[in-house]
Amino acid sequence: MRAVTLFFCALALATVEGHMRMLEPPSRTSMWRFEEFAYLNPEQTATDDEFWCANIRQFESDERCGICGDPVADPTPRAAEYRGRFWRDVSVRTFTAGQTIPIHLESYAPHGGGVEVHFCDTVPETEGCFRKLVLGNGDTFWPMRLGDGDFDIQTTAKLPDGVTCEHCVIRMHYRGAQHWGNCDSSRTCECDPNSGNPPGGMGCSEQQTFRACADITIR
Ligand SMILES: [Cu+2]
Repeated sequence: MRAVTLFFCALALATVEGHMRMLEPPSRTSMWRFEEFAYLNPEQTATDDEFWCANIRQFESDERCGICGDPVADPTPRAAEYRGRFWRDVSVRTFTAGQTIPIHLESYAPHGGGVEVHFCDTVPETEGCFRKLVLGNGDTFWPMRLGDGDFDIQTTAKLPDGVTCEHCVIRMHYRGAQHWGNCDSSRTCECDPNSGNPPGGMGCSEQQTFRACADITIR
């Protein structure tokens, strides 16, 4: 009986801790899960779904996060960044300009909000270099319903026409919406104007945010 109880506690913990990882293209921090990259001796981390700005909740536009989700206070290059501890000198996928590429994201925590996929055509990747890609739903934002179960997101992203690069970066940017905050212009903000002064709502202001970066080539 005790063993059973322990088992379920462990399961519950895993569920609480799981957030979001990028499996396609394989991110620097998830590369170790792929046999094809074993020769690079990638660093392993079971919390590749928790590159979450050291859990500093982010405004919709916010620079208190490492470019690839590391703690912003870490010295650069941070672990998940170009030439950081997880980075390997490899392009995990090669595409052609303008191609519609597969995107596979995995989450075990229903935090609502939504995901964006960003693209930078050079390394080292910089915040200003990233642009949003159009996803399989025709939008640059993939909404996630708060309270839904596990997410296995299989979609696509459209690379820019005419852009080639030996070293470019795809980034997952997932910002949840399960916290109450002061109303702001966040896309996820469900402002209740009668909730107080200042008014607040779910998904407003600061929210847990997760990132992952993958190295690709476009020919
Ligand atoms: Cu969380």
